[in-house]
Amino acid sequence: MNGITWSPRTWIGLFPVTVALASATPLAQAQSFNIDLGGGATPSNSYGGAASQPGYWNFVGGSPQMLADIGGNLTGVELLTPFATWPATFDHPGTSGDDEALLDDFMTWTPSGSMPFVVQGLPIGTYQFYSYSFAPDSANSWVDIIGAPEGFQLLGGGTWPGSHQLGLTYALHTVTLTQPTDVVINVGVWNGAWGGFNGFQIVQVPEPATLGLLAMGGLAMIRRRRAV
Ligand SMILES: [Ca+2]
Repeated sequence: MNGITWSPRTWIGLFPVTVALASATPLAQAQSFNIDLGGGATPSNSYGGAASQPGYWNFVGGSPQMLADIGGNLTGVELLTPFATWPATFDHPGTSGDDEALLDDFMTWTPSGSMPFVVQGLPIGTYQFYSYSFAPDSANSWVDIIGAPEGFQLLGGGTWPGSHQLGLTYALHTVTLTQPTDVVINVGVWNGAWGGFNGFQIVQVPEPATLGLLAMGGLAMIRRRRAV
């Protein structure tokens, strides 16, 4: 129709395009977030947490709040903390530095029950949610994100193990949004314990289309090498 022949030369011609798309990752990262809840210190930008995602940490002590991405740029994404929660601090023995900044402050509520934290305005896509709830005196926390296949997850407590551990300091859920939808993170406690939620990290998972373009870029490189 338009006479394009998919020769190696065509692939080489596409190479700058694929490189340009591949280097556009800051756009993809624009919807990843680090959030510290509570009333104490906030982790430094070099802190990656359990998600190994360093960058800007939002400090949230109430509701609602617009969030900045890990690049520190304000976005249209908003976090709603439950009305019945308030910021608090507690000194975990053993934590220090950025771990302490994340885990020694939290949003709390009266004993038992559950609280919904809501993230609004996330673009369509797939995200990993790291939800932190770690208390030295309570092993009664749980996290459940509506629509996530992992479902209900119990979290531990007690002595700080020196690094983050899944099922102890944080829960991990996968959320896929096929249309603009609020993400509801239910956090709860049982057995008469006090509730406490330290924060979370939202990590955007690269879309298959993006991975396909990256693969095309790699293919173009291979073909170019062969053409030389
Ligand atoms: Ca501490």
